[in-house]
Amino acid sequence: STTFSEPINKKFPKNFIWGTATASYQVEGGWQDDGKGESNWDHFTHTYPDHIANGDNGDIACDSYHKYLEDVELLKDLGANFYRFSLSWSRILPTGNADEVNQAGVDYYKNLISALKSNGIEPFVTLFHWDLPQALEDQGGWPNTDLLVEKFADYARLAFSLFGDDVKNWMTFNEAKQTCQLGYGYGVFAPGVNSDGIDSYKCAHTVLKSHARAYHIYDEEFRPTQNGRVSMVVDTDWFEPASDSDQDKEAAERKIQFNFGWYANAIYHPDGNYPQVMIDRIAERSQREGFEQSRLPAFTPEEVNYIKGTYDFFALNTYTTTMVQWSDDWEIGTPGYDADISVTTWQDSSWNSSASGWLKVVPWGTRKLLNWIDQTYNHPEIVITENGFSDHGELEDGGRVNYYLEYLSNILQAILDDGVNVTGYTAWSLMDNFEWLSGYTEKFGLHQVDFGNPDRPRTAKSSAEYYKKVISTRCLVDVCED
Ligand code: GBH
Repeated sequence: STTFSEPINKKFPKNFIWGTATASYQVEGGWQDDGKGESNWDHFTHTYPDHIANGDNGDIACDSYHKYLEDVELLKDLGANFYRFSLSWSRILPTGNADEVNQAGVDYYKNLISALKSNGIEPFVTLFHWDLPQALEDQGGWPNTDLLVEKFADYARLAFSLFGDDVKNWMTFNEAKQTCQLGYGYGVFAPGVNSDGIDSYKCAHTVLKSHARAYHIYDEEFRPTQNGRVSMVVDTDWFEPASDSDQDKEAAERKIQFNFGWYANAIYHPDGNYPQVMIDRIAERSQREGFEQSRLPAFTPEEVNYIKGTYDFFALNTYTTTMVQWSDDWEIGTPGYDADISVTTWQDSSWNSSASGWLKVVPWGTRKLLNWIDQTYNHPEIVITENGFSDHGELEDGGRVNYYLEYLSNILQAILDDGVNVTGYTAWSLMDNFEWLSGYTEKFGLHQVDFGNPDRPRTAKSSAEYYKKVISTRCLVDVCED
């Protein structure tokens, strides 16, 4: 299973769509320009510079707040069909409340959207890619379920009404697991709260309810006139069992249910709700730990039905693969997400590496993941909303070209040979940007950005040339069959 196949000389389907992605905090800069409010990532990077490589932050980043027209030029040159970007909630609503709108922030996104549209590029808009207005963080953030569901609903309604005539593809949340588990569980991401297996579960509960509210608001108030699509981006590695033993297979399935099903099941699975393995294990461990109730909040049957099916396509981010081996249940002691799962994981030392410790090049894993999703969630339409490779920013980025070639080859096999309904692909990222805790030390861009130059000039890398060719020919190699 550790072999990958040669790139195939077949073409991607004619209606397959191609894009690139970024996120507000990672590219915009202008962190307090023209009335923008402070976000939790502004607050976190300014309060704990020692938590970020080189003490860096997104204050300026790629300066896309001022240079968005250049970004649109890059997309146009690639021939991209769409651009996936996120809105900074605190740029539009500085306090997080929908009754105080910052018009300059609205104008920025209106201008970006209109520049995209006039160049034939569809905007794919994410409402929340991790930067929460700090004013809402100060009131407890995502674990404060009642407050955040209401605030997110108001924000989503405003975004649909402001931009929905032009935006036909919405994603409510990007990889909420990073916000919930890294932000409120391990405490390594903003806001830096350590409440592993307690607040991290509450956060996810809020996110799922908030997503469903936004979806229903769209359905009832906007879909009849705007006729777009709404979804939620869920991310996962592929989890490969360490052996053919039933125990290792069960462990790998449990791991993907905790990692992916935690967010995907309630929305995308025909039965809805959290995966049963999470419900059962967390209830049992909570009881043995002396909690009166499960640390995993419960949905009522009405809530299960309300959340179930709130998607118009399956939005998937995936980058890599992890091996999973069965282990004895971890001792009862400190409550936590990893203890709730109780498996052993690693990445194989033979896999090619990137500049990011977690990102190994395992193209066959993505094909297996696509097949698993196809089977588990009843053959949904899948749009890959992120996939990409990190290096140190060189223009001759052969490692990235190879990554795209091999991953896309496996995705194409999933489509043509396995019958998985993948309809679009998004390269992370349009350009080098602020890579969270890694600052500017790991580069994912198709375009290089010179962060030492105040003008932040962008330069196409070899991978941009390759991606451009793939988009125009629908072919991964020199010549494809017709
Ligand atoms: C995505 O996360 C994000 O959506 C995007 O913003 C980001 O820039 C991009 O991918 C590249 O990372 O430091 O070992 O604890 C991908 C999933 C989850 C991978 C958090 C890195 C931290 C691993 N990421 N994870 S570690």
